[in-house]
Amino acid sequence: MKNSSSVRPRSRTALALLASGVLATSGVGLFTGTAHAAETLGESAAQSGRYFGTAIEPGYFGEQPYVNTLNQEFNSVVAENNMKWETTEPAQGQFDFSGGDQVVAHAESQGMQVRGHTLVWHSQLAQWAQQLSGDALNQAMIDHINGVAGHYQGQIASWDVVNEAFDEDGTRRDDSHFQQQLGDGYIEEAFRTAREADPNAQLCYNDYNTDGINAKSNGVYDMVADFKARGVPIDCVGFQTHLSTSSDLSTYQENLQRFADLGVNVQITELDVGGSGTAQADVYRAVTQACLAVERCEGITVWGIPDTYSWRAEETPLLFDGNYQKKEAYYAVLEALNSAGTHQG
Ligand code: 9MR
Repeated sequence: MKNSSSVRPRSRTALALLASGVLATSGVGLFTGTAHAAETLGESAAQSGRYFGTAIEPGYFGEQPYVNTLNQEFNSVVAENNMKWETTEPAQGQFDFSGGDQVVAHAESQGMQVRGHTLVWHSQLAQWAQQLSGDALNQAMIDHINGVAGHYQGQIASWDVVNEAFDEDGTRRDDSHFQQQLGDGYIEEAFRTAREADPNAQLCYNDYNTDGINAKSNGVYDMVADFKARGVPIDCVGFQTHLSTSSDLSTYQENLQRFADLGVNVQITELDVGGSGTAQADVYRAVTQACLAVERCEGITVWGIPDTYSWRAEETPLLFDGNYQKKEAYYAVLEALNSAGTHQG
């Protein structure tokens, strides 16, 4: 296994040990034959010290195939919606952690790590916060971060502190209430606040359409470089990676690497690929291989389990079909993860 250059507390080694320990105690077969090929996504990712996660909705916990697939295949989770502002603080100062707590409790019972999504986002923002301006909004943002990150202190591996703050042209998006009211400075204020609220969590900036070298990822890159130069606390960048079979991945790995070279970890945070069959599997494979080729790429999270529960269900973008059958894309990812494990291990 390669050594992680991460200085954050959740090292790849620790995760690998955790994952194998969990699998050993749950009786899941670890290896087949002499090739030591792992049989699940989480276990195969753990061979190179990485995680393989999924977005989940606790509303589906009553469905046995959902929970079985979750527990068997994944060693990291993120709440698809339950930790967003409109859910966690629906009225000012009144927090509701019921859904998020279910996600964390399930993860802890299974030895999975948890990504936190998301503290500050212009979308799915509570109505009351959209009415605030200036200092009142700034204080509400600080209180929200303290309330949510404080509640989950010590339980979150990585927080998406700020989500989707950039426009396609690489400038700050001007349809954000935070941007309109507070200007560029709200992002670093959010990161500084989050560091104090949970010093053990890695703090990520997360966005979409940054899946290559382009104007938008250049804008994010410049911000991260500036934060590193000025000592603003940032540990990781999340690349959502909502793709289709026609996505251009020619600079995907190079893009991950240039962020890693700034001294942050990189994570693939919301992977899904509209399409089917081999074309879809090829995109999943390429993304997986890119992460494996970048030492600071800590893991991959897919944005849901069966196609039918996806936010883009009609595009069948996930690794399992509506009957929880493994798709061609699933096997492409598993195979890619296993080749890295045997080569690096
Ligand atoms: O998958 C989420 C869907 O259930 C919600 O209705 C939607 C609301 O905006 O958010 C979806 O998740 C988004 C994520 O939080 C941020 N990146 C884009 C995701 C897909 O829209």
